[in-house]
Amino acid sequence: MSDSTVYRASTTAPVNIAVIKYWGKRDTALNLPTNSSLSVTLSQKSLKTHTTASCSSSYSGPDSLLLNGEPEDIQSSKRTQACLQLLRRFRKDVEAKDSSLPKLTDMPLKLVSINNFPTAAGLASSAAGFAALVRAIANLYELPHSPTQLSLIARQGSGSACRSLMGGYVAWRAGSSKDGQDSIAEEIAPVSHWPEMRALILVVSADKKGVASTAGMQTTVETSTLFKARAEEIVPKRMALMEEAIQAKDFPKFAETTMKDSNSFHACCLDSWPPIHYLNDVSRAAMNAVETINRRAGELVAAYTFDAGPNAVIYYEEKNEKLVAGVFRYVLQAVTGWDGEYGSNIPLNDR
Ligand code: 2P0
Repeated sequence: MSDSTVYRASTTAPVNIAVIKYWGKRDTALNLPTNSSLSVTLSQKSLKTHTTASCSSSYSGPDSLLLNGEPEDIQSSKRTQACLQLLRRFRKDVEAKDSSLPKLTDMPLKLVSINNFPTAAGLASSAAGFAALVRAIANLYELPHSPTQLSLIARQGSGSACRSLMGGYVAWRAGSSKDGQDSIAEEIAPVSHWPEMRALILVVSADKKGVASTAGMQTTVETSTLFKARAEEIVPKRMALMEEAIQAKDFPKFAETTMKDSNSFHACCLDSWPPIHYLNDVSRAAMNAVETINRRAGELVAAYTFDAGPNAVIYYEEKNEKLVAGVFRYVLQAVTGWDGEYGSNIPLNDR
């Protein structure tokens, strides 16, 4: 008689927003970056992916993924296949050591994922998505791996996903090995270290981005004259500055480094050929609003950063909530007439 038990595990993963940006791969198959990056993990109350992984010998057909109720073609996704292969290989090692364990690796997987934010909004959905997928299957397979060990797997799904397996402040070390075994994420400080930190998200556009990150970053690597200096000289110095700023809870230093790195990343995009434009007029108005707030405060109390799209993320400390979030909406509406979605006072997340 065949066993029809359904084995199941669920988990959630948060969104992370980089303050030192990942942009460029030195190995496209393994998703190895040209430079290290550093991110802040946002609260799962606001933004998260929930994933359930199950397997059973009663399931028919190949592995499947339902994302927000729609089937995804994971058979032709090399990245998803790379993650599934690695997770199965590790489960096989576990099963080899204990013959009483069920042979889960022989069973088809069913994955069901739901984002509590618009998938297309350019809010790092692939990061939370692959982190949740890897963690859910690792839980299902009862793998003994630490978050840092799992980050090696999630990285192969989407680079930035390796930073969503931890909370607080997370560094993705680029590493230098050919096989990527040293290209891992590690938590440099938990959220409790700097609990006053807040994020404000301005959804300027919920459209899918014009140039996908994977293609855009390779265009930059191949054509930008600014990129080499960014990857080799600028980012290593900024990683050190950012880690110092976080350890010392030095907001002005954190803010200056965050804004400079976002600008450097977008300068490299514009310096690519053909040029890549992620920012629009509302994004630029948001940058001006932050500059106005900081000028009025007489110090840096707010920091903007933009990923591969026009949406702004503004970091600030709780004590400046009124100053930043209040003034922000007023200035932006007055300048652009903008009345889009706006999420403020988002705390950070601990895993
Ligand atoms: C980041 N971004 O550090 C940077 C800033 C976008 C701009 O990581 O090709 O979706 O899947 O490894 O992770 C977006 O890139 O790219 C990204 P892949 P990913 O957050």
